[in-house]
Amino acid sequence: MLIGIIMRIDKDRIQDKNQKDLKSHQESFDFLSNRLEKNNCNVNDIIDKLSKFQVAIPSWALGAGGTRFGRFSFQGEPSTLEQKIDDVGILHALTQTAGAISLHIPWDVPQDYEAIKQLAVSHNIIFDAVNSNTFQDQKNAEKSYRFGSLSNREKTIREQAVQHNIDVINIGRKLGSKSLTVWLADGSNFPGQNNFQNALQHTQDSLKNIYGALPDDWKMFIEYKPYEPNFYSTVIQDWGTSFMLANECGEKAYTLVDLGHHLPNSNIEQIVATLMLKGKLGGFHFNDSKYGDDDITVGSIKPYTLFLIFNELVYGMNNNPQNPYPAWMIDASHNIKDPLEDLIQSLEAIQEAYAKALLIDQAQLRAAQIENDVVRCQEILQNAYRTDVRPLLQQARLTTGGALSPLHIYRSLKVRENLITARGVNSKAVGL
Ligand SMILES: [Mn+2]
Repeated sequence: MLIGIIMRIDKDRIQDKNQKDLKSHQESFDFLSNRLEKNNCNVNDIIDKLSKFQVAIPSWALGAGGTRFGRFSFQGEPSTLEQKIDDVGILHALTQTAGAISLHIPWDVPQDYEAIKQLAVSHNIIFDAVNSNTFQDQKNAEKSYRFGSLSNREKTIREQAVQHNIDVINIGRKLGSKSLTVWLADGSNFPGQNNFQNALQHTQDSLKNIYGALPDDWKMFIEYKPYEPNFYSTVIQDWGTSFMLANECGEKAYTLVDLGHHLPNSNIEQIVATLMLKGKLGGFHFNDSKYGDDDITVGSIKPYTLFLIFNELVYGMNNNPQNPYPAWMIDASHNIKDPLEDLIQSLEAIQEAYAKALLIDQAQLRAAQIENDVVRCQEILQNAYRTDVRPLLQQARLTTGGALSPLHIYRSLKVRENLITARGVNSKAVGL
């Protein structure tokens, strides 16, 4: 018997709900695909690419996120790993885009590995990167990470942090994960607190020790972030530091780009292009922000920037065989929205930016660049951006058994109400 499942949205129910909008969708899709085909777009190819594009959902995104000032829980949050997998199952059933879950250790250590794997299979989702956690002290921890983990001056503390990462790899192996993500919060809050060179050297040595325990068919993703929780310096502060450390570790180590982990106005699309040229863009975290690491709904503030980033991702996927296919994940928190509705909006925004990037005529863009026709370059990008591609997204979902309108069906099936009934008003996501 399967454990955990309290709510499952089967394909018949979704198809049934799709009927109402089918005719108007068909009209919009026919109109758009005719127009695109006239412009030499291969619509079937785009639909195929959209159908295959899968984004992992992290276990920590399924409850309401908090700030350092507090957290307001959302009703019916998943309080166990089983329930988190069920929630991703709901998202995947509706969108057919969320076919993976990313676990955070120690919050998500399975009790019964076989049962957990079976539950994920039943939802048609796989286990994406496993994430370690040395940004806080765990229960019964011998040593404290108050002054750093992998970078700490004290060898025994570094060893504890390295061992934790190795434990995470071993948990991931049992679930079928193929990658470890390391985000290091280490740094300093005040000038003079740390010796920069020593902290970096220790971090490099620690990462190499973790890398040594990585199975042959695994990847290690090194995430960077300029500030927070430390406000003066962060050891792995930018893509260059991450790239350097990945190179030091070896060919299975890669840089991970998180959209929120840049100082304001950084040219993230150029960072993406640089890393893909060098074959080192391994992981990618989606979110949106206005000021810093705001972690808000993808595409809610800067959809055009997201499109420009996708332009580089598409270019890299087509032209850089030296770069592996990146691991996609949403890394956002949801302070006031229903987390599942927020994730549906994020998935839609990601697919929209991807579809628009696929519309860019790369040959024409190249020709305009060679002629230094700057105006035309902009026109080519913006013609693609201004196209309403939503019928393409809907068609992709239709062909894979998803919902024409995931959000509408989520609400009409009263998913949240059902989750609250099953789990209770006060059910809280663990770990956040
Ligand atoms: Mn991230």
